[in-house]
This record gives sequence, C-alpha cells and structure tokens, in this order.
Amino acid sequence: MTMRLLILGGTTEASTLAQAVADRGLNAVFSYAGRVHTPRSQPIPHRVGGFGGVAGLAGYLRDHNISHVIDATHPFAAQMSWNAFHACQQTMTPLIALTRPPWQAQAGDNWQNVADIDGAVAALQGPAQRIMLALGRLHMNAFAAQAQHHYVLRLVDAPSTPPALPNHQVIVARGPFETAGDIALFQDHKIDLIVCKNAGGQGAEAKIHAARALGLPILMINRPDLPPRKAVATAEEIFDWLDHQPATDRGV
Ligand code: 3Y8
Ligand code: NAP
Repeated sequence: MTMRLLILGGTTEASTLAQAVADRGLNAVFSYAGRVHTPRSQPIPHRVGGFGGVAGLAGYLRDHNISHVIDATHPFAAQMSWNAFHACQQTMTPLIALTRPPWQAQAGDNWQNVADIDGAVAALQGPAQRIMLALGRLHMNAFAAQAQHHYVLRLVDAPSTPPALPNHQVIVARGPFETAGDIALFQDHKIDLIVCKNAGGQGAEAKIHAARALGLPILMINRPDLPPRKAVATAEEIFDWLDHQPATDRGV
C-alpha cells in the first residue's frame, strides 16, 4: 500500500508536522473541523469539516487509501481523538498521536485545578471579579450561571450571536500569543483571575507566564480522558515511527 497520511490538525504542533511532511515530499492530507472562519493555510492539501462520526471517518480512511493516521488535535478535542481511535481499530489503520505535555504549576503559582468546564463554573461562586475567560467561544455561555463577574473573552472570530454574559468584553485575536502582550492585556483589563484549559504547548502558554509575572491566580481545567493510543511529542518521533512501520512504499 502506498504511504498516504491523514493529519488531524488544528494545533501549532500539527502545523509544524505539516511543514516537515511537505519538506519530505510525503503524500498527506491535513484535516480541519471548520471551527473558525479562516483556518491557517498549510503547505500540504487540506480538507475542512467533520467526517460524520466513527463510521464516516472509517469510510474516509478506506475511500482515500489512508495508510496512517496522525492525531495532532488539541488535547481537549477528545471526541475527535476517540473517533480516530475507534475508526483506526475498525479499519486496522496504524494510529499515533502528536501531543504536548500538560503545563505544570511552578513554585509561587496559585492554581486551582478543576475537572472540566462545569467544575470551573461552580468554582466561580462568590463576589464579582474581573475574569479572563481564555477558553474560546464554544463553552463561554456556560459561565452565564455566574453572571456576577465581568468577563474578558478572547475569541478567534467575532461572535455571530452576542455572548450570553451580561457583563463582558470581547477581544478578537488568534494565537500564538506573546507573554508581554498578555501581561499588558491583564493589566489594561484589571484582571483578577484567569480561567483556562491545560492545553500545554507554546501557542497558548503566554497567559501562564503573564499570570506568573503578575502574581495572578489561575483556574485551570484539567484535560479530558483521551484514548490509549501511542503518543509522541515531536515530529521526529512521528517520522521514526513511520520508518518502523510495516513496509509501505513511499510512493515518492
Ligand atoms: C480551528 C485553526 C496553528 C494552530 C494555532 C495551539 C495554539 C494558537 C491558543 C487563549 C487560548 C483556545 C482556542 C487556542 C489556541 C493555537 C492554535 C490555539 C486557545 C485555531 C484554529 C482552529 C481553532 C479552534 C479553536 C476552538 C477554541 C480553541 C481558541 C487555525 C486558531 C481557546 C483553546 O470559535 C471557535 O469555535 C473556536 C474553537 C476549538 C476552543 C473553544 O472551545 O472555543 N481553538 N483554533 C481548527 C479546526 O477547525 O479544526 O486557524 O490555526 C488553532 C489554534 N488555536 O497551526 O498555528 O496549538 O493550541 N485555540 C485553548 O487552548 O484553550 C486560545 O485565548 O489564550
Ligand atoms: P471535538 O469536540 O473533539 O470534535 C467534535 C467533532 O468535530 C468531531 O467528532 C468531528 O466531527 C469534528 N472534528 C474535530 N476535529 C476535527 C478535525 N481536525 N478534522 C475534521 N473534523 C474534526 O473537537 P473540538 O474540540 O471542537 O476541536 C475542533 C478543532 O479545533 C480540532 O482541529 C482541534 O485540534 C482544534 N482545537 C481545539 C481546541 C479546543 O480547545 N478544543 C483548541 C485548539 C484547537 P465528526 O464526528 O463529524 O467527524
């Protein structure tokens, strides 16, 4: 079978991998969910939109003669990762994940860890604060249950419907972000608390460094459970894995 890779993307690491795959002239396709208006362009062919659950992905793997799947999605894209795990099992397609380790609190950091979005909402009981909600668009309306706070929302695209938060301000910006920029943002908006996911990686890490510099507390949402697939942290390890796969001619 000729080597043909499917890269499930949407992260800094996925983009780095796509560039390395292009440099090697490998046959690959990059996949976006279609969550944002103009996803970053890639140096390899790409597709946009859901596959249609496990069955849809299994069908895609067969129809497009995909030889290997690389799940380089964000650690909170758990549904996609579980679908990839099951579709690859069903079709006997080799699967590997490209992940980034979670951030770790350092001495002096003031983190409160919660299990999920609902846990973060519950943890915001109490008097009004000025909160940086660095979670994007999909889950922001859950925080209407704690409407007493002023929320600063950072979104990739301007929201098509106004956020259901009575006291909020929207900032339209896409990462990767810089520490100095996030320090200025937190100071300008007199932020008391940052709410974020433990995404890991560099692209979202600026807010962790900014909170540390300003001595601000973080409400940190832990990662969801992900499937028991092989996972590595660098593009080199991906290529090493590919090199040790049963022979597929590279078709190059
Ligand atoms: C559509 C495709 C690259 C990838 C860059 C990374 C870094 C910058 C930081 C904050 C946190 C947040 C959010 C964030 C970051 C990178 C990475 C990352 C966080 C793009 C992109 C897509 C998305 C989807 C979007 C979600 C949202 C989450 C904003 C591209 C820009 C908060 C995650 O409006 C929406 O529907 C947005 C949805 C999923 C989470 C949410 O619940 O709203 N990412 N982000 C991908 C697709 O369609 O398949 O244009 O690059 C990618 C990136 N966003 O190649 O350079 O590697 O993580 N993305 C979080 O970490 O908490 C912002 O503001 O500090
Ligand atoms: P999710 O909740 O795990 O997935 C929901 C559905 O979206 C999936 O079942 C699949 O639809 C579709 N989907 C997700 N990722 C896809 C991809 N790369 N290609 C094709 N379809 C995809 O996913 P999510 O958390 O919304 O994340 C969506 C995208 O944003 C992913 O590319 C992810 O890497 C990126 N991202 C997410 C976050 C985050 O905080 N969640 C942060 C940064 C980047 P079907 O079932 O129809 O196939």
